[in-house]
Amino acid sequence: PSVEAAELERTFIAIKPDGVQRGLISEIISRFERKGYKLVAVKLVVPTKEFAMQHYDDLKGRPFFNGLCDFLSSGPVLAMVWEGQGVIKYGRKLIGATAPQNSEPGTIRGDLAISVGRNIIHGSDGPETAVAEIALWFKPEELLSYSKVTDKWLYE
Ligand code: RTP
Repeated sequence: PSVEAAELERTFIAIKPDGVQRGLISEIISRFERKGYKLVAVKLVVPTKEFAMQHYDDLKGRPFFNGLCDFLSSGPVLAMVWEGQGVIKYGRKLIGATAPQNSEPGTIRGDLAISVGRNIIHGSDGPETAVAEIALWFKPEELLSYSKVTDKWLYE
């Protein structure tokens, strides 16, 4: 795809309160940035419990839902939108399996986390989820479109 087409794909990535408290913001941003993805929106927010419940709406009814929403709303979360060719699927690969015990070394969770309830990062699991989560967390005017000189070195 052209650089323009590649730029169309966006995903929602959030560093959860454990990742922020453990000082992993720069480490995690660095992995997405060095891969070649482009940061198009970012903010540090403390979500309300109601907001967390909206974010994890598809998990309501699961035994861990309440604790998960309490946790997500317990402190600052770094909400981000990353852009680039294949970023939704490959972003999940960079993140690693949900349970860090199953995440491969080299992935964010594999390298930096131990337990499923404290797995430091969230990433949209597909194109529809990405659109919905970006719309939930960001206003349209908070999303930037810009070119970088490196774009032409990242895509054919
Ligand atoms: P995420 O949405 O955060 O990227 O995680 P995911 O798709 O890999 O996993 P999902 O099944 O959507 O679960 C969302 C988050 O819930 C927590 N969880 N806890 N205690 C448990 O058994 C359990 N299972 C899931 C995890 O923090 C997971 O990321």
